[in-house]
Amino acid sequence: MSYIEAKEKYAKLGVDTDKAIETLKNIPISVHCWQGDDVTGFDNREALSGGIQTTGNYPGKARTPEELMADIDKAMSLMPGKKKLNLHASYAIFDGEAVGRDKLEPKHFKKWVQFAKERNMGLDFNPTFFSHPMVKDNLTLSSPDENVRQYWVNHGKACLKIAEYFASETGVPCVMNIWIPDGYKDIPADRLGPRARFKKSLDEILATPYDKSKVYVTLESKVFGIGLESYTVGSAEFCLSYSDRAGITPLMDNGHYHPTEMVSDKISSLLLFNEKIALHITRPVRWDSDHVVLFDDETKEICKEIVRNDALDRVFIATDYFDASINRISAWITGIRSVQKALLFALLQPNDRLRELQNNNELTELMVLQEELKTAPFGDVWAEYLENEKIPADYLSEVKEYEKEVLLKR
Ligand code: RNT
Ligand code: ZN
Repeated sequence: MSYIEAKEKYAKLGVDTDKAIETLKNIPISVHCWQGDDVTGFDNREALSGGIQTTGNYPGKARTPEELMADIDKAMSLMPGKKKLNLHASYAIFDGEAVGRDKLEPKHFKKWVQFAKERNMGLDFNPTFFSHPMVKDNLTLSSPDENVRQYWVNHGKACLKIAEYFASETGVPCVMNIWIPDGYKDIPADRLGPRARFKKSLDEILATPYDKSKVYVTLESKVFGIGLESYTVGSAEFCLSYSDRAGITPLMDNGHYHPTEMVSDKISSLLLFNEKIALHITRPVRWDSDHVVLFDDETKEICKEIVRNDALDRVFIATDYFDASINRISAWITGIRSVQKALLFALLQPNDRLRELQNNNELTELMVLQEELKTAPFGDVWAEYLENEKIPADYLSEVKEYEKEVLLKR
């Protein structure tokens, strides 16, 4: 089917495909830098800790800032649409003397800012509370060791300054996400203490003055991590309550809930109580495995919730996954394109009509129409979008070529 035919078919369903394509173009996706090097970073190259894990040994992982930047360029050249780059503090680039995470400064990210500016791209940021010798007994901001806790508070404060620098330099607001791995493998005796210390630490970090129109601080909750199965300090209740009280933005990662709990069902509630919300889109397989995002049911449902609730400018959309078992560039492109496909799929729903059917309790008709939409000529509209954006539909051949020429020579 050609785009013209697809357009007519959608028009009969009450959907304007041109408008959908136009909207999709301008939805920014924050692309996580850590897919390129299995979350290693450059500041100390400690083994990955914090209860998260990359598995696989595919050749060609980026080992230096230059390699990672080249890989990001390659990957982004095959992703349509508007992008931001999402960095972790562990990706600091030291020219000369290295400093601790508590002493990081904007200058350690100068090269990233230059990289982003040259590409007309905003930057997002994350303090890195894992893979570091100052993580003591799996605790950071909730540590009972005042020295450790203070170190990480200082890290958080340093990161706020860096986030502000990103926003000022790029002219695009920066989302700074706080996630800590803190927790216990086995049943704790005191659940309140660590949470009270986490709360105090966050208060201390956020006491740093920062420009709220430039930096959006988000807080990411979690249910459990590997080796931290029994207790997670930054649970859903903690993080939602804290965000609400502190006036910061809650972040939901769809790998961070019990397997039958769906983030798609949570979005509407959070939208009712927050001006902005943030998402880490990932693919959990039985646990927070961070598989590559696919064009699957939950990704579609998440994007439908953003689009049909008219919240495209209220939701910070970021990806968060890390697969080391396949070509990392392809993993990047597949995941970002999947989110964009899901957004397009959502933009191609006759949402007013569907809502009306629900409100009229015409549930038979609703089911039939929703099923029909699944086989509507979506692929042709996606192909048209790629063509408009001058991005090849086939990315695998280019990725394979890059693998041969660049990745396999590392
Ligand atoms: C971990 C969280 C967190 C990290 C990244 C690297 O479970 O999802 O967002 O994946 O910050
Ligand atoms: Zn996440």
